[in-house]
Amino acid sequence: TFLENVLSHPKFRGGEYTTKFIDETPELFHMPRRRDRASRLLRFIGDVMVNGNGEVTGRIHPTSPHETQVPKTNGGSIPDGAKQLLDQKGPKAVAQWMKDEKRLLITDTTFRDAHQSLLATRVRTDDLHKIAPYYAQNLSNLFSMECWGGATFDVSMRFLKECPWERLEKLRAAMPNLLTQMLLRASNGVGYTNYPDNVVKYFVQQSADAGMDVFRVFDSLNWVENMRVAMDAVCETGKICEAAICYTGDILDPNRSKYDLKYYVNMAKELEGAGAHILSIKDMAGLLKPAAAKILIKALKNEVGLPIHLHTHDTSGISAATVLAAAESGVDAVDACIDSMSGLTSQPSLGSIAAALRNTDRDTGLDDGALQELSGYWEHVRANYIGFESDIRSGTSDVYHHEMPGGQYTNLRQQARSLGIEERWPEVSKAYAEVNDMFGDIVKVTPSSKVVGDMALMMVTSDLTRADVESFDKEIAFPESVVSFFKGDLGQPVGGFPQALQKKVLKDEEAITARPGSLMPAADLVVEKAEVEKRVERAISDREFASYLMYPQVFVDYAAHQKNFGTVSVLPTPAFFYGMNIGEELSVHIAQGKTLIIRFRAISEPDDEGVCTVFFELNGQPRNVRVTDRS
Ligand code: 3PY
Ligand code: ZN
Repeated sequence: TFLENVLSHPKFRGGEYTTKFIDETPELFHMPRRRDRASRLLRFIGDVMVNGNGEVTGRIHPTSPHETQVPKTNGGSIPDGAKQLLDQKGPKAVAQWMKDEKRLLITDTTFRDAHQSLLATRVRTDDLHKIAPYYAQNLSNLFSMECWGGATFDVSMRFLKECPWERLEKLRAAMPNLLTQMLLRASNGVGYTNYPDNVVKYFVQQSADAGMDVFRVFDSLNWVENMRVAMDAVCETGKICEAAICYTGDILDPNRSKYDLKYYVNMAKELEGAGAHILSIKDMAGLLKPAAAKILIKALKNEVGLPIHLHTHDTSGISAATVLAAAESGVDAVDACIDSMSGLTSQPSLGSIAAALRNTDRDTGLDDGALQELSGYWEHVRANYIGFESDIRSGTSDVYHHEMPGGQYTNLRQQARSLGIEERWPEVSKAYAEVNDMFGDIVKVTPSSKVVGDMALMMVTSDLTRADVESFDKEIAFPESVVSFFKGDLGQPVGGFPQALQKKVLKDEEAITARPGSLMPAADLVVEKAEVEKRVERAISDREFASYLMYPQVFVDYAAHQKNFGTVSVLPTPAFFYGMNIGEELSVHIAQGKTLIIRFRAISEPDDEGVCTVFFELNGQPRNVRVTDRS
């Protein structure tokens, strides 16, 4: 309506209007054809029925996609958990409780890293939100639920067409007793490049405000200097700052002395000094061998006063041994994920770790029956995402050679497939190791891992050898991410850059050695917000603005999709990806007390203009939508 247009206009909201506001603002009279939520959802389903969902085009489809049944909770009130401790006593009390606790504390990563590593981050909010109350009721003694950040932020908007903030808000509300946890790439936010300091701060504040409790903060080159802005911002919110050391190399190997035990202990002390509440060992590739875990955890327990939280990946197939060794050495918390989402490039199996420790002094105390029910739930959920599975069938010791992070492995393989070189994968993985060596043996994790991956793919597609890359006689157009890395845009790697190669990559350009954020002007948040509101032609919330600051174009595209098709996150996954069967009925909960009953009836042949009519029943009344056949 006109009134809505006035109230939502950026100038009106910003207080920048005069008595001539109505005369000077013709757009107030644009009253778009009102399309209610239901019609927009029907348009979306109709479009999937006629044209398919582009996200699964060319991928394997499940033979019978079906909605997943949620196991029943036993009702009753939700037990208190670690969240209550944080809210009542603050982050330091949580850290002290972790150290005092005899149990091995567990973070469940199923909602974030497990599907980032196994299913290209594609698990939708609906599948997470449905099962969240079961966790709250039955696994109230978990340390935390990792459910946000990392790649989920980008993927949810870009591919799933859902709002990452809506996901966090819903999960927060559904799990009032559990700590939520996220992965934050320090100055890289949840993106791939450094952001201005005030953007990083703004993002952290919005996240805390939306319900995030534990921020695992890491820098992709282990450069503590580049972590401080994000760490300080987290501490200011009163939430938990878990600072991470990215583990690379092998402390057992005397020939890999760059990242030795001393290196890790020193970095741990630096992070403790920088104000961390918890210290995380982030073994993103799964390189920490059991014997190394024993040494590392012991040393850290002796040298720093913080509780220690271990994160690893099962790419090698022996990560559970690492977790058990760490437990024996006194690690306070570990990451694991529900059995049916575990293993391979994901985390080790939560159920198996809990079983292995049952009746020992590190017993996790987690309910076995609940873990079994959850595994059943996730097995069904996973089946609907079959098209995003990778071809990896087994654990592999090759990971100790290439050192690819679990979250990157499947992605890079996918990229290799789209470049038509999947059968040359062994060359890619060998090139990856070679690039790492050429670049000075760097920490490889988002975004530095992308730099190495881009270069490796280029070497294989262009048939370049290491000698070609390093030779001064051979001209090479380096990938943009590689140039940017050597310029210092991601920060300074341990031990500096290999100088000859840096000179070749940069030619005459100067590299920076200062923290990138210290050279970037602050973003003008008022001006930028006005700009994006103009682009999407509506007022946006502060949280949506944070989405825009991280991913401007992705947010604008997502907003356009939403305008056209509504909030598609409420659709069940089978309908979202694969449409509906004739006669099938969906019950879609769109808001408090508002549920739509959608029945799919039929679809017409395209008419002369190539437009199909899709016939639905909405709450018992016939409703048709017209969809252009784009095939
Ligand atoms: C991410 O940054 O998304 C990661 O999972 C790094 O391991
Ligand atoms: Zn991980």
